[in-house]
Amino acid sequence: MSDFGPLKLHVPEPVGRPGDEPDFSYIDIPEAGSVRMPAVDADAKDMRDLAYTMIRVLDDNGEPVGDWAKYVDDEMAMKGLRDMLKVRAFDARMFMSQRQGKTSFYIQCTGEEAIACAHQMALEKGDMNFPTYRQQGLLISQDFPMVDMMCQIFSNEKDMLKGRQLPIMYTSKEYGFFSISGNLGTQYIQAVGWAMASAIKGDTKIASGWIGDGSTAESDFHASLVFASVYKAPVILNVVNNQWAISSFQGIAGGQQSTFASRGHGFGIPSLRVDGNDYFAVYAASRWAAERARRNLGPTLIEWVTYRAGGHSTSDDPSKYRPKGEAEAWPLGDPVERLKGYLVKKGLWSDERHEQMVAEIEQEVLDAAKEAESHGTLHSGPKPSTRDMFEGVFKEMPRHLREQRQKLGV
Ligand SMILES: Cc1ncc(C[n+]2csc(CCOP(=O)(O)OP(=O)(O)O)c2C)c(N)n1
Repeated sequence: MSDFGPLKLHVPEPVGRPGDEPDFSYIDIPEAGSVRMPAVDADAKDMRDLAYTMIRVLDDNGEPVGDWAKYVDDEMAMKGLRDMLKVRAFDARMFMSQRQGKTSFYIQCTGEEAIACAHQMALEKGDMNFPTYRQQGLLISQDFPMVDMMCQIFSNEKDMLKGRQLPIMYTSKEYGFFSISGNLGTQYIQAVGWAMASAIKGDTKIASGWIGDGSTAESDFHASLVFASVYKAPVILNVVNNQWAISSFQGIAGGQQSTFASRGHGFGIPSLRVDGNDYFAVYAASRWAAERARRNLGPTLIEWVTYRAGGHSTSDDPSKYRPKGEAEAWPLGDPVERLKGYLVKKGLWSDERHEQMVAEIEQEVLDAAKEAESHGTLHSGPKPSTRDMFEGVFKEMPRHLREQRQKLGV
């Protein structure tokens, strides 16, 4: 007989389910400004604490405080506000287009707008992002034409991918936006490889890889950290912890045992944990990591703490698995409201001007949607040519594909 009782499998459960009150007591939130900024060439071992706390710049009164507030800039704040509002309006319009049957699918990033928008500001032309499907802000903050994004979403005659990809899987080499793939995590290791190539060539460009909390459970995440660390690849390793992976809460991906930022330390990678709803904190941490990479000091892992305010996608209904009102109860607030609060407090902005800007942006998005729709939508108007279906499989079209195309008579 065993001296021990029967074993029991531990299966993490979220704090709340539908019908429960939202409860975020599991998240410790330090005061804004309380976390130090280490020197950019500091050793990973001398900043372990930064993986277990949270870098925050904007306090509850909309004041930027502490070491990480050194990059606060009013012009950037105005741009940030506009960019985030654009992303939000774009998401709302495309969500509606899906409900109207104009596209088969859409993914919003509501509540997470600050992360991609502010991060992009820390990058330079020629740097390459390896995004997931939830970083549309990387494109929108660079004024990538919204019409082109919409044409891809509608799979119409002007679709940049000629109808070959699921909506929202954009690509743009020119804007440093690597082609999105449906297979979670694959882009993370590719980001590291791209960064290694930049170093091998003696280039000055850096890469930025993106992954969600759920996808850190993929083995590609772990392989990425090994390669990034061993070769000191000039890469920023972003983990967007929005608390949910469809219906799985972050605890099931390992978030209950430790922070996602702390994963970096097992690999000797400097790691920061940052308030992802604080535009200034996102920018400052991104700048810090970008500078490390550019100075050839190697990778930085950053966990962005945020909350997925909307459903996972247009195919998802979060009321089936999480408490109602969680987004409103999220203790780090809304990124748009927080940045707006800063500008209002400084006397640079007002509710009236804000409303006016929202209306202008909605009109801009509506105009773009009308133009995109004139090139076709899912079930009406012009489509990409069926002939194009056979292009791009290989560099040169092999005989068997030419034969298949012939059989189709296109
Ligand atoms: C290899 C792989 N496994 C599963 C899926 C299905 N899938 C698509 S999104 C998703 C959840 C990802 O969650 P997370 O990484 O937290 O990112 P988030 O959607 O929250 O931004 C899953 C399981 C997939 N696309 N690829």
